[in-house]
Amino acid sequence: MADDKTIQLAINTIRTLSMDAVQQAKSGHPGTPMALAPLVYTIWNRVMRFDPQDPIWPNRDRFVLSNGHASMLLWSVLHLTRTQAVDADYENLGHPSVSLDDIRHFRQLNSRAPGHPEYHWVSGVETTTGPLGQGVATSVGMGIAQKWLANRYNRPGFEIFDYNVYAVCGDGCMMEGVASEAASLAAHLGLDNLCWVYDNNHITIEGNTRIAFTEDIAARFLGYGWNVLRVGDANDIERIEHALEIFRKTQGRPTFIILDSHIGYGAPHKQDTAAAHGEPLGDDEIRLSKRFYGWPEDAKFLVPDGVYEHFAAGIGARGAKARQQWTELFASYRAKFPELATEVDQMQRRELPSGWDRNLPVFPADPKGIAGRDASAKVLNVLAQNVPWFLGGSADLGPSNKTTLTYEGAGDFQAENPGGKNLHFGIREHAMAATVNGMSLSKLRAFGATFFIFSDYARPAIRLSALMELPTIFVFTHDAMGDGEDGPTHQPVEQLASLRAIPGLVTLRPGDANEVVEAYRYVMQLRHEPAVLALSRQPLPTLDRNKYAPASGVARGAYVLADAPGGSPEVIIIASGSEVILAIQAHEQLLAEGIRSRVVSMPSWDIFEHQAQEYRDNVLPPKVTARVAVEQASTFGWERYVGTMGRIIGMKTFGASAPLKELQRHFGFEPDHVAAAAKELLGRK
Ligand SMILES: Cc1ncc(C[n+]2csc(CCOP(=O)(O)OP(=O)(O)O)c2C)c(N)n1
Ligand SMILES: [Mg+2]
Repeated sequence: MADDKTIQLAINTIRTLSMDAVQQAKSGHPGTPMALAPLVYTIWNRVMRFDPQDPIWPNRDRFVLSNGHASMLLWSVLHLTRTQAVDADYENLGHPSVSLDDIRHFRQLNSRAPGHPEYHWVSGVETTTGPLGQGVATSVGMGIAQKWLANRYNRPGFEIFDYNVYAVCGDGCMMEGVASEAASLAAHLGLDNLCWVYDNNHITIEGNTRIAFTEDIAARFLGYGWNVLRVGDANDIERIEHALEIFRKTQGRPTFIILDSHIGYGAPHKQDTAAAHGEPLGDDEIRLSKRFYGWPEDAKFLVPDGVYEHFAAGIGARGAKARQQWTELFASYRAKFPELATEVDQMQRRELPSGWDRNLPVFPADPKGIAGRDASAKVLNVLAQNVPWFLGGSADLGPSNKTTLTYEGAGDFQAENPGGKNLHFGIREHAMAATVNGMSLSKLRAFGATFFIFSDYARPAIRLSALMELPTIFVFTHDAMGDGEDGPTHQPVEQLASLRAIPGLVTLRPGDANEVVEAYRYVMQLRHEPAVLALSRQPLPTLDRNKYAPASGVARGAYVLADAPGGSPEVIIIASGSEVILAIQAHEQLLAEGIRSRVVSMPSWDIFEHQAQEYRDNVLPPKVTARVAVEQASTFGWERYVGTMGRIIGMKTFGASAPLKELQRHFGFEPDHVAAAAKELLGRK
């Protein structure tokens, strides 16, 4: 056991690095790192099983800093533990993840100490945080993943997955609705591998929490069914350690530790004030704080002798031993259960098992056709059987989304059945999206489903999946006005445009059953991008692929589905989803009138944008400027494909409550209207 002096030195190093970095950057959040340094010290140096030499070791404990503004806590501790950097190919790069120089360049371009924790930018960050509430909600997905992995892969004597998930959060996280959704779900699922530590400092940006946040938070978490503990002094590391010990012994429910703290601890004029939250302390206050800590007042970015060694002797030694034991265990596991071990390997590398796409359906031509969501149901059931770690669920709309896995043995994921592949997220779209991100961060292939309109409720987490480059899958049905009578509250208009605007998110709106299959085939092979599938509620005719181009064109985002005889069209109709058949009908009319038209099915702008210019020019020849886009969604953005001369048949208002057929007539989604627009462009009325 190290002496108290070394422990204080280690804790104060976290504090002073944080203060110095914020001061140097002239921006950042010093107060919370100063207050929570003892907590982070205790979790990392005394409790967590995490090997700084290998920050992606599969059975490591997870640490989530949900109050991401306190990022200097993480940069300090990653630096002091000398956590190593790894790359996207999971190779150890042989240098530290966060150097002292990075900390000196806190919040500057290219520094591995950015403003908030960014997964995929800094090794050792388990999830991107900053939007308050996201981190804790994501941690629930990590907890679910551990339970599922343990159930599938552990064998007597082989506890391959037994890690815990620690999340630190503040008042902001606790006020955000997503945290409530996630906390409710976590307790329902009995996630006893999950521990949230709540920084109860009574301070947010506008001042004391008495102005806006006066609930009894202990009662709230007791109400959810959490194990609620309290540590009355954030500087008492023995008490903190004891509470964490109780967490590890608690079974059947997650643990919530309320930690009373003083923001800006040690700063004589700023402690316990909102001023300590989000601005540099100033040189004088820093000097006084350092004096309070017994620190050399003028030293900057100082790591005193013995501090690195102290972390090496704590988490370094414990983590290395734990990983080594695990590695040996896994070697004998591999000998005994080679197939399961291969699965673990593939999953860790985000590879698909061989035969992952066998038995994917091929839908015969059928004028009556099948709904996008029904085609999706068939595909999901095949994929879930081919890929053991593919699972997911809906926010209480399984029967409507058709996302329930119905094959024998699929099962429901519940506390008492952690091997189930059907998750029931309840009516908690936001937490669902964050949770599937957490599962995805844990290397499961996870999907979440709801109506397309309620993607709005999930959007912050969808955005983060793209920012994190996670292959999360969002299955959204009822993608347009197909739910007619439900009316404008349920009819998406701007959702497609807004999701298309998220960088790195692959949005797909397939036009018939075979395009649905190809969309999933494409999405499954993604390793670093999330995908949104927008699927129809109503049946769409299954196109005759002998007559029209094969649906494999989906993999290029857009493709020539039907063309003028011999090519060289004079007008192009571009459509996605349910409007593809409309485009085909208009096209046939135009052909009959001797007009050389082409239909381009464009299920995905994002994928199309990534094709070579030559391919794009083949599909949309620049010289053909007579172009009509048809889509039952906001017209916003279609100018980029139809140009200034083109026409967009889309939505400029909200929808309305009426049977679908009437809505189609009312809003102009009819073949005659599309054909007329094409003819008008050609000056042939
Ligand atoms: C969703 C969201 N809303 C607003 C913000 C802006 N913001 C950053 S920190 C903060 C106050 C957080 O208070 P608390 O969690 O108590 O943090 P403390 O100051 O105690 O560290 C706010 C409003 C944010 N990051 N995310
Ligand atoms: Mg606070």
